[in-house]
Amino acid sequence: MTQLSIRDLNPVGRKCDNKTNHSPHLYAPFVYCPGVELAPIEYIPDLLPKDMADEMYHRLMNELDWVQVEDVPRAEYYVNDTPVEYVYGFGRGRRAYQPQPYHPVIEAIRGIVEDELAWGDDDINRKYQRKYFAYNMDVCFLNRYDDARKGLGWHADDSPEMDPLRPIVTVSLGAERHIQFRKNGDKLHAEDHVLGHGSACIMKPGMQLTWQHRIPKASWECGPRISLTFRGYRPLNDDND
Ligand SMILES: O=C(O)CCC(=O)C(=O)O
Repeated sequence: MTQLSIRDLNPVGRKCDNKTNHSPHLYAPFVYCPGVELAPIEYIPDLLPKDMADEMYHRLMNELDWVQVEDVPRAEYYVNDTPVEYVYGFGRGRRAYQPQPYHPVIEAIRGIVEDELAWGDDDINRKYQRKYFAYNMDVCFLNRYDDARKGLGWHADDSPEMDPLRPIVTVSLGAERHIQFRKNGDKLHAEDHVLGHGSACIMKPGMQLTWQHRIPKASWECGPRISLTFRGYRPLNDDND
């Protein structure tokens, strides 16, 4: 598995390829501004080998009972090892999620993600230390973006049930889309990266407290994309709280 920082990629523009769903802006838009803090992320372009990613994409597309809520531009699916409703937001933005049954593909990807978080691709880690201190992922939100017009606005995954000491990992299947990061309070700079088919983007522990992210609408035509966002869960009524 190749591990590279997304920032190591050369800015080479590329034409949109409708067959492979590649972004026309691959690697191009992110321009480093000296003095601007970089988002604490790690990008793994090939967490899932292509054949495996293809099969997982088709199975999730066809076998999951996706939940479509009115006014939400995405189809969604929520799983949690702790079978409790999860409520997010206030007022008109309030949303309640009922945990759905796990699907074997979600379980399989969770295992691969947890292995990556625990040990990475490094034999030294495997022998001596964990890559991330806490790595079990008990919650997964799936989003299905059916076309270029579907996106997800600026937000942080900072609700109190989501453990800030664990990373949050988004795994991408299908069309390439961009993710953007901005530091709280900074509306001038957004860091922009491409999320490829089979990739994982790890948002490091604590990041949700000071950074926001979004999936902007695409400016080119593209097919569907599925994301699986894995998180750590800590029940609010936990005796330790
Ligand atoms: O689609 C993605 O990669 C991001 C999803 C996300 O930000 C979320 O579920 O909170």
